[in-house]
Amino acid sequence: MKRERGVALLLALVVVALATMFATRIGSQAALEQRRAANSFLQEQAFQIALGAEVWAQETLYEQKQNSGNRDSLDQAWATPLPPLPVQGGTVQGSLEDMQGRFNLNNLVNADDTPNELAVAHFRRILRKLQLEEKWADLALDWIDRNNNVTLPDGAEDGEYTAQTPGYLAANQRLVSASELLSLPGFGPDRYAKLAPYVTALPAPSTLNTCTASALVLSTLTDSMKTDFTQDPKSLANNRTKGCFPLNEDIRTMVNPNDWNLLSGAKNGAKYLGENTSWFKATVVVSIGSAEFTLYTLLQRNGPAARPVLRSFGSDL
Ligand SMILES: [Ca+2]
Repeated sequence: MKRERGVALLLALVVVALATMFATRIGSQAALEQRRAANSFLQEQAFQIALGAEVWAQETLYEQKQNSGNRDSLDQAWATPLPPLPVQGGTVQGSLEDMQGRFNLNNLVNADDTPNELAVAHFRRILRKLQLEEKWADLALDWIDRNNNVTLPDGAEDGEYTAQTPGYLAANQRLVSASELLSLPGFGPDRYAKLAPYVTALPAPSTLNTCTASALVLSTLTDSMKTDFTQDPKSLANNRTKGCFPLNEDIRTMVNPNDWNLLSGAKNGAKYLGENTSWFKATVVVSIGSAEFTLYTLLQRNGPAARPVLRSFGSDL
């Protein structure tokens, strides 16, 4: 009798223990689900706010085009970042960058699949100025051009890439993102981090906007360039508070006549420089509660209207 009671008590204890474990599990699962739902609600809310800010960017560009005509320069309203503004439960901030102020990697190859000598030489000088090896210019060129002919001395095509482990093929098409440079064997994240602020991969050939180009990109334009803007970036910034600087005409005075003929398009009909842009990047950061959300949008301006052509969440374009 005593023994039976003992067994019954033990059973009861086991049942209680199991029930407790089960209840705890249900409780923590419910809490987890609740948290997941709340997070996904916050993410959704942040996403909608980011899209709203993207529309703000489009409107800013539209108004600028209506009001200030043909030049796109850093004294204009679009170039001033939007400070953190309160939204329900958090903040949103945004900024616009002229992507034609960067070196467009896709310019390395002409429409007829030949190398764009001016752009290739410019890219070599950018690499040199950053203390990176010039060989990456040939490698990038072959990665982008449609043909399978290795560019001498440093290029590589499928033969090189299929020999990697695991093997792969050259893209042989325009870059979608500058980060595709990381596909070149040995390029690596350190070189990319150095180069990334100065380059972009636009979906079409583009001129370089001298009103917005960085000191480094301007100073490496040609071998004959007399002005090294990197020596005095403050003065470059000061000159830009009143309007476009340097104008294309200013560059003419800084390079030799032969180089100017190339840059101005007088020699081959293709202008390398400009004072306006069709491509902007909008960066929007939304913070709500524990959720932070960054949206990068490539905007293409056609006439006064700018429309999104590429979006990236969390990682830069
Ligand atoms: Ca190729």
